[in-house]
Amino acid sequence: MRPTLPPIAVTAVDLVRVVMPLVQPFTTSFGRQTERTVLLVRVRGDGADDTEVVGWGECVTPAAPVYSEEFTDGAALVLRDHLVPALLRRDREVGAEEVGTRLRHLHGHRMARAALEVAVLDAQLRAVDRPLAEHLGAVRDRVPAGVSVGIPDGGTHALLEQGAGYLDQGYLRIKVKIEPGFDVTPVTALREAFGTECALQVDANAAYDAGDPDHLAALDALDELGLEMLEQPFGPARLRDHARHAARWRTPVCLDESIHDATDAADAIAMGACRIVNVKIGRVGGLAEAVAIRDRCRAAGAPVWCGGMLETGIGRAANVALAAIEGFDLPADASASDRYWSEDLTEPFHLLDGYLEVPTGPGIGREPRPEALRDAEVERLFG
Ligand code: SMG
Ligand code: MG
Repeated sequence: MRPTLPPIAVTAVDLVRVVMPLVQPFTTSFGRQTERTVLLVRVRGDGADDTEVVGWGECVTPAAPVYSEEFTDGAALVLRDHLVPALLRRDREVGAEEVGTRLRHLHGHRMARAALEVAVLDAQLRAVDRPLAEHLGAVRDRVPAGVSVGIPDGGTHALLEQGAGYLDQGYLRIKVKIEPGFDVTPVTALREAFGTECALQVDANAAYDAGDPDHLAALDALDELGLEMLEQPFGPARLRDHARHAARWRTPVCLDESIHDATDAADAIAMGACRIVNVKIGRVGGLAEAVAIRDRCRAAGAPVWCGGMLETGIGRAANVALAAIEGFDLPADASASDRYWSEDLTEPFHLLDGYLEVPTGPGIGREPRPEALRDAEVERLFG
């Protein structure tokens, strides 16, 4: 990442909430989502020559603390009462790197922090007319797209139908959400239906208990299916469980919920808890940490890839820029806008031969369409 961007003089920070219905329910081992309350951070400021710039960041928290401790109302509160005041208390001139240093005394709330960091960076980049991907050192102009398929209401049959539809559209790999009771049968059926050349992986979202022999038997059976990876079978803090079983399995373990920063990633790899790391800008507190994780993983020889949190075009734009940098070679959980929304908040992302194009406009290269924000609830945090 190039460090030399001029700061912006922040004049206002707003939280913008938009409720977005998903095109179909998304069910994981922790629950079923039919819509997302999207929390956007909007930063306004003056760039170097006093022109007004606006920057956007998407806070990827789910409505409830189901994926991690973070949830949308908590993120809004911590942004309003702690993060934004601490960022701007002494000096309203700010750059993205200050989001790390000025907030160092505050714990956790990484998704909220990340939204603030990206919004500030987006404004800074727009002020100098530079795209985020270029700033991050992107090495590709399109990124391979995977698709994450939730646990369907209609069971294995519905999963096969959905999988076939996504493969027809051109997605380069399929990730299936699993939980105890929905694992070996559906994933075996997919394998049989689509063959071994279909890149297939599974994500348990921490639903398995390493002390339960039935759970272990299911994971052992999945290990026979030649999957690309097995994502987060056990709880976020259960690194020793991951290490113990990863050593027996052929399928590489990928960690998601367990990895909060670059040190977590290096430690998890060193102890054999994973061989692959899912990098999400929100989960790790921002782009700077996401790049630091890439660096540590590269030094350890572990591949990384960009995960997703059902983002709108705002969050997706940042994800796609990250996925365009060196080291992010595996398909991202970054699907086209129509996989999530009948109408995205921004100009949509399209799937072209299995890839999403990296935005080339200044900053994240996407902004909300004014009509999409018409019914948004806006709360002023600063200014
Ligand atoms: O953005 O396409 C997407 C969803 C990717 O499966 C996905 N994310 O654990 O990796 C994960 C899940 C968490 C999302 S639930 C809020
Ligand atoms: Mg995951």
